Amino acid sequence: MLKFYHAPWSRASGVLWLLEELGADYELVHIDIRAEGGVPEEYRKIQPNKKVPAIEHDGTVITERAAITTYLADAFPDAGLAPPIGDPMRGPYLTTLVYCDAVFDPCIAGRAHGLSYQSNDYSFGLFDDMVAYVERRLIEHDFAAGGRFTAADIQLASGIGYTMDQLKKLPEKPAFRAYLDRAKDRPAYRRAQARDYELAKTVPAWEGKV
Ligand SMILES: N[C@@H](CCC(=O)N[C@@H](CS)C(=O)NCC(=O)O)C(=O)O
Repeated sequence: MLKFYHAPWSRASGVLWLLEELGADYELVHIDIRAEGGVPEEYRKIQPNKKVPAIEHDGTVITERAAITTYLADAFPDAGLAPPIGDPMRGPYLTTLVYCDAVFDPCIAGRAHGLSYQSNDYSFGLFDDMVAYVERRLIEHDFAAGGRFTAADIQLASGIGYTMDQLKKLPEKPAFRAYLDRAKDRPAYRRAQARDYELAKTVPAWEGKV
């Protein structure tokens, strides 16, 4: 049994996309992270910070997007979204997947909140170094881990799409735009988007905005 704790249009939306890619049979549990009064305390048993995403698979809870993505892509090998151990793409795959949460996301958050710092002040380093690295990788390779789409692309494309197009903190770059077009041109992405849209319509905080 696979339960997926989700809120529409959030960091959990990438996991929704991944579940659709994997063809997994899952039960979606909506956690209203924008609810008046906040998320019920009860949910802390699943996610220690009361955030989404989280999954529960055969009785085991997994939290943190990078861990969830790694876990699920390995658990459904037939989908071919996780280069297996021994595959030369495994290293770049894991690197990019973790980089998204450990470096990309906090660099963007720091920029969005006007954080001023030196590279060695924080483990995630400088915003400009992050942008240059991601751009260079996407000029050198079509996808996050190399020449083909993997689960790491779900993390990276979700991050680039949101921060460049909605948040407008990631600079517009031809390599980012071309990559988004490549990565998101997939039926599973469109299914996930449609499901998020329907769910967002039920969220009081999105009323009048959907
Ligand atoms: N480190 C977590 C971060 C997840 C996260 O930031 N989730 C946001 C949604 S975008 C959330 O649940 N926010 C609700 C809150 O903080 O109350 C992960 O990568 O899974």
